[in-house]
Parts: sequence; structure tokens; C-alpha cells
Amino acid sequence: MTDLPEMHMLYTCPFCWKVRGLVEHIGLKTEYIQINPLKQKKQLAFADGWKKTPVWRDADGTVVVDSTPIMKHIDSKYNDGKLTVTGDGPAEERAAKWAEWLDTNLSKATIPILYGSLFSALRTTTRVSKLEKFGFFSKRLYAWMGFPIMWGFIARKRVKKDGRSPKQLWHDLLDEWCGEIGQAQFFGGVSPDLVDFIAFGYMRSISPYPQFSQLRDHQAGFAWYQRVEATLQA
Ligand SMILES: N[C@@H](CCC(=O)N[C@@H](CS)C(=O)NCC(=O)O)C(=O)O
Repeated sequence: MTDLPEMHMLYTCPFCWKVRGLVEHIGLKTEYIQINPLKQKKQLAFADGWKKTPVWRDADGTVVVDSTPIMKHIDSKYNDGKLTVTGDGPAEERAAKWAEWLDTNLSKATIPILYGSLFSALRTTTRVSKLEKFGFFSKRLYAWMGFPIMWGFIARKRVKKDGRSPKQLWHDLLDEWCGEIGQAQFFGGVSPDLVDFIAFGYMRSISPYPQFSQLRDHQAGFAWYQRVEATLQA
């Protein structure tokens, strides 16, 4: 353990991207510990039965799990809660409603766009096998085995059930999201708040892949994305 907070993560996990945007925005020095996806359970054993990424650990050993609660924890502990709307008025209700809307809808749009067609699934799994810290053999195994699993068993069913193309699904969701932001710069008004970073993280999780160009095509959505990106510290 170092004296920095740690984030145990997978590089391509959208929930980890949510936390990373926030960490970069407030400029918090953090040790990113990239785990091996095939040894996830073992490497996260310290999290008391929680087997998913991300897992956050403060320098004093406090462990926090689940991306949205992790974001709230980081904002409160390291940023005086400046990005979290508090109280029980309409502003807090709005933030809670949209955080849930994003965690329900945008989270489900990532798999279809990355794995929804044979070709995109093949490209994505090859890319994931390079970006994640697999072992020597499991990297090759994943590049071949991950693809039929993600495309054949998971993504194809979802795309069929939804009926829209993965790009259309994203554009519809971004329409709704931008509609809520309206004339403001951000969901949070003149500066982004925690809810902006939830949305930003899901969208940014597509950025390592060529499919991101399909999201860039959404003018208002991409303009908002760039505004949030401009608030990150190097
Ligand atoms: N609600 C959790 C979801 C996290 C999650 O599903 N992470 C995936 C990686 S992208 C995972 O670890 N899956 C392994 C599992 O479910 O056992 C969060 O927001 O942090």
C-alpha cells in the first residue's frame, strides 16, 4: 500500500471510467491498480465479497465499492462535497433521478455499440485483449473466446430486443440527456457536477474504440462531452 488512495480497476470497464473522470477533474493523485480480468475475484478479495470493479481504497484502508457511491465518497472526502447536490429540495431530487436514469440507461448502451455486430465485436475484443492486463496465454485466449461470448450470447440478444441500431440507441439517449441540460453548459449549470461525470464516464468508456465516431456524430452530445473534457486536469 502507498500513501495514495487506490483504485482497483479494469481499463475498459465503464464504471471505472466514471470514477476516473471525477478523479481527473479534481486533480486527486490516485494509484490506479489494473487488475487481471481473469483473476478478478482473487485480486479483489480484500473488498469483502464484492467482486466487481471499481473498488476504491483510501490510504487509511477504508474500502468503498460501487461506482456511484465511490464518486460521492471521493467528492465528500477530497473535494468538500462541492459536486454533490445536497438537501431534500427539487435540485437534489433532479440529481438523484438523473443519476439513476444514467446508471440504468447509458450503462446498458455500452455493450451494444461495442459488441452489437460481428465486426465491431471482433474489433472490440482484440482491443480489450491489448488494453487489459491479461497474462500471456489468457490475452490470446480472450481475443478468441471473448468475441463469441460477448457478441453471440450477450450483445446480439440485447440489440434484437431493443430493435434500434446501437448508434440510434445512443443518439436517442443523448437527445434525452441534452434535452434535460437545455440551454445550460452542463447538467450542473455553469460547471459540471457529479451527474455530469456519471454520463461523461459512460460516454468516455467508448473513446478507446473506433465506434466512438458514432457518438461524436451527435452534435449537442459531443459538444457537452468536450466541455466536460476541458475541465479535466492533466
Ligand atoms: N454497479 C457496479 C457495477 C460494476 C460492474 O459490473 N463491473 C464489471 C466490470 S465492467 C465487473 O466487475 N463485472 C464482474 C462481475 O460482475 O462479477 C458499479 O457501478 O460499480
